[in-house]
Amino acid sequence: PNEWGYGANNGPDTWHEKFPIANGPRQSPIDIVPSEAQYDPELRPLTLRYDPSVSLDIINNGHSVQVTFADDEDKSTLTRGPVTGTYRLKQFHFHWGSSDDKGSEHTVDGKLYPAELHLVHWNTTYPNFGEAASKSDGLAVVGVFLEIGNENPQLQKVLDALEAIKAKATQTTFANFDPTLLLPSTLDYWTYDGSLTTPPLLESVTWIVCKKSISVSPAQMEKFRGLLFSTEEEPECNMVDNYRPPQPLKDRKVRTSSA
Ligand code: BO1
Ligand code: ZN
Repeated sequence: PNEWGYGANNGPDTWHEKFPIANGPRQSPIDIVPSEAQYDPELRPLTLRYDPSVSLDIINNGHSVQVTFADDEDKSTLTRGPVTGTYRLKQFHFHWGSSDDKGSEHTVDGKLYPAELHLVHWNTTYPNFGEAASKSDGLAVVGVFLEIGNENPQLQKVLDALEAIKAKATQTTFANFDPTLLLPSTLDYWTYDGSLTTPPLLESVTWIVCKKSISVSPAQMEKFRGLLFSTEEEPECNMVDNYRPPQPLKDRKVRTSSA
C-alpha cells in the first residue's frame, strides 16, 4: 500500500487512482490570470483575527510542516471577505520547491513562486473540521506567496523549530505564535471555489489568495529544504517539491476584491 506523496510513483499524476475527485469540477490549485479576474464590489475586505494563545505545536507530517491551533473556541477566526459566518483557524503549513524557480501551488499568469503559505479555516456552522471538510462551504484557505528577497524575521520562529522536526512524524510544542506576523501588509485577494490540494482533494474550499507576497531569503528557503519526507527509520529523502501543479479551471470564475 503505497501512500500518496510527491514522488514519481505516488505523486499528483497518480492521485486520481485512489481519489477520483482529482479530476472533479472544482480542483485546486489553479493558474490565476489577473486580467481574467472579475472585480466584484460585493466582496468585503477580509478580517483575520488571530490569538497567539491557541497555537499548539509544529509537526512534520511527511507532506509539509504544519503549525496546529486549538479550535474548540472562536479565538482565531476568519470573517467577511468572500464568506459569510465565522471560520476558525485549524492549522497553517507551507509548500515549496527544490529550487527558487518553483514551489508554489497557485501560479499567477504562469509565474511560480518559491513557496506558498496556507492558513486553513473551517466553517463553524459545522461541528468540527472533519465534518466541515466535506461540505461545499466547509473550509476557507488563505494562500500567501513567498517571494525571494530580504530575510523575513517573522518566519524565523517557524524556521528555527524545523531542526527539531526534521523527520516525518515528529513534532514539538509551538506555543504563543501569532500567525498575523506572517500576513502581507495588505489583504487584497483573488477568490474562487476549489478543493484541498492534497488527498482527499475534497471540493470544500473557498480559496482566498493574497495578491501581495511576503519575503523569504535564499538562506531561509534552504531551511525548509532541510526537512525530510522520510522517517527516522528510512533512507533520508529531502522534503522538496511538495506542491500540486495547477488544475483545469473548468466552469469557474476568479473574482477579485480590488480593481
Ligand atoms: S490545503 O490547504 O489545500 N493544501 C490542505 C490540504 C489537505 C488538508 C488540509 C489543507 N487536509 C486535512 C486532512 C485532515 C486534517 C486537516 C487539518 O487537514 O485531510 O485529516 O485533520 O490538519
Ligand atoms: Zn496547502
